[in-house]
Amino acid sequence: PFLENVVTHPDFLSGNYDTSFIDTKPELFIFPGRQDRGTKLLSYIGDTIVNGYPGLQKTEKKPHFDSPRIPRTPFAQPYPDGTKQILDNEGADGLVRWIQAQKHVLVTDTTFRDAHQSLFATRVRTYDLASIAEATGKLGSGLFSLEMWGGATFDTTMRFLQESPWERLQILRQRIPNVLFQMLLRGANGVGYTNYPDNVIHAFVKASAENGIDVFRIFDSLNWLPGMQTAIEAVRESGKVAEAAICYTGDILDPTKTKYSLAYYVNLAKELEKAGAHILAIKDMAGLLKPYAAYSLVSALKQEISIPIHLHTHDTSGNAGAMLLKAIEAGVDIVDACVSSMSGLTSQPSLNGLIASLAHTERETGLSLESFNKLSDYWEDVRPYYQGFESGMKASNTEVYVHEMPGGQYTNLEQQAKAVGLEGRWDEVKHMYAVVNQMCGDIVKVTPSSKVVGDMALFMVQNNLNEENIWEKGTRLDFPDSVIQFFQGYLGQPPGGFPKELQELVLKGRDAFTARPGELLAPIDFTQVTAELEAKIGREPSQLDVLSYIMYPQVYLQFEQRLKEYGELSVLNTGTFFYGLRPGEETAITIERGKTLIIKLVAVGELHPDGRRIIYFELNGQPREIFIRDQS
Ligand code: 3PY
Ligand code: ZN
Repeated sequence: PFLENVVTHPDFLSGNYDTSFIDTKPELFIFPGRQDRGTKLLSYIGDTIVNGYPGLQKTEKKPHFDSPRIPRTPFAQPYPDGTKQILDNEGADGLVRWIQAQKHVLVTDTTFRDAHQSLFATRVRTYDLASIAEATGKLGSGLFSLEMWGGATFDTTMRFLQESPWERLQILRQRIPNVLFQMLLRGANGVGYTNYPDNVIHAFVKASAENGIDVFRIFDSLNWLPGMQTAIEAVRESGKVAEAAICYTGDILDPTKTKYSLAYYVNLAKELEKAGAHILAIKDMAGLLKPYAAYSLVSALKQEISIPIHLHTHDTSGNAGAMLLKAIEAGVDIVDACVSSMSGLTSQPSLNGLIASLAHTERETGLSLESFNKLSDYWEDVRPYYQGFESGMKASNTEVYVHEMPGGQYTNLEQQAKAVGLEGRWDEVKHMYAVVNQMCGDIVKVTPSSKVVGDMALFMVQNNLNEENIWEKGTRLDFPDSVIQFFQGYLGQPPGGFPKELQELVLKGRDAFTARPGELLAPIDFTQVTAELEAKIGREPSQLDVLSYIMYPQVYLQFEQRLKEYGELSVLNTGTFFYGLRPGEETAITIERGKTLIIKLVAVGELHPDGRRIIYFELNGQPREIFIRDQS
């Protein structure tokens, strides 16, 4: 929802105006850039009250939220030293030696990234992360790492939350100086959905490292080694930790599923070790790794490679807790989990549960259950803000072994399906997802290859296509861009290659290639892109702005435009950001240190014949009226 001004007015756009236009519509000539911060915030809040937040069901009345319980930690006391100090003092190799000397299992807490990516489409705001950051650093100082950046967060912070991903990283780094920060990097796809030139990957990794990332989990969405090599190199150059992943799909214990066998994974792991990985990740993005398969896989890898092993999973089936125990018995070094109130279902298994189940054993975590219960209480209180983004899934479900959809994609694809009018057809979409996977030759499904499968599944359901009629009907249809690019080779090469017939049907004569896309893409000329961006946004961009723009040009420009219009929205509390204010409700907003605005909603005016409403506020005790177009 944009604030209206003259250049967006329908009469102006259609040329249907004369000189009286200025006199009759003076408010259209108030430009965002000239507004003060208070007015900009009122515009945003007013718009949210009238039109709701995109993607959230508009409620008649703002729901009531309790203030989240922030654990009382001894704030005056310093942060206990943690793994961050080990890396900073001893380097990546020193950290690896330290990991190998540990008896107990080490734990990564994914609450700040994958847990909310998987439960509510990556919508957690920096505001809610920053509020619990200090307590997390102090109560969780014994963690191996916090996964808190990368994956879908880069896109969603700008696209939906109107905040800067880089600022999030900087704020959290400042408040958590003692635990390693970990991000998910999609190999040559960076934090985007398609391959970038090598020099972009190098620049992105360098900037991420400089701004606070320590451990980079690098994967390729087709398990294609060349797609990971540049990123591994870049991370090693930055002095940080390169954790390279094998993405797990299929079932190594099922004799009918031969494409992704134990030997396949062991071989890939060896290649990654040779390519320079400090740590090997087993990335079980959909939660397909079953307990006894985990035991076999980890045991075999422990025999065959000498770098530490870090296991990541999702609890969609309900089997993840059992799976972690079997992997721990087999000697896995590090596992991913998240605080219990954010765990389970498509998210990670419960960290609190893990602490309890290993207590008084040789491999106990060394973490305090009491501390993590406090952190979990906080998230329990925060979760209701985001309820509108949760999936309808109420319990674990073993259908994931059939559709194989990554936990991080589940809520996103469900939202996407609704957005294209497939509400009520979610079961069909999930079924089609499995069908499309087989049509594509049974591929690894993780961002962005999972997006290709998801886009294609939506496209098939929308167009009433199926495995049989696609060969005839498909000749007259343009397939989604992501599907075309996939079959051209822009995401790299899947094991066993592409199915030729489908490739031809999709490409319709377009070129396909097997080279590494990064070799074909011309390096980005940063000076030129910086100038281009400066011309577009009317100010000198920082290097980080330029990187955001390269990753997501349209999303970044929209972010910048809305920043001009509304100012910094990250200062709003989450209830106000998503739902505005209730009549009579007052909120205090700290816009900078020592500067607070008190905003009160007095009343929402009647709908005017011109489609607008006046919203009556008080700003620091002074009455203020804001015009908002009612889109309903
Ligand atoms: C991502 O790439 O965002 C993922 O979480 C993949 O599992
Ligand atoms: Zn995941």
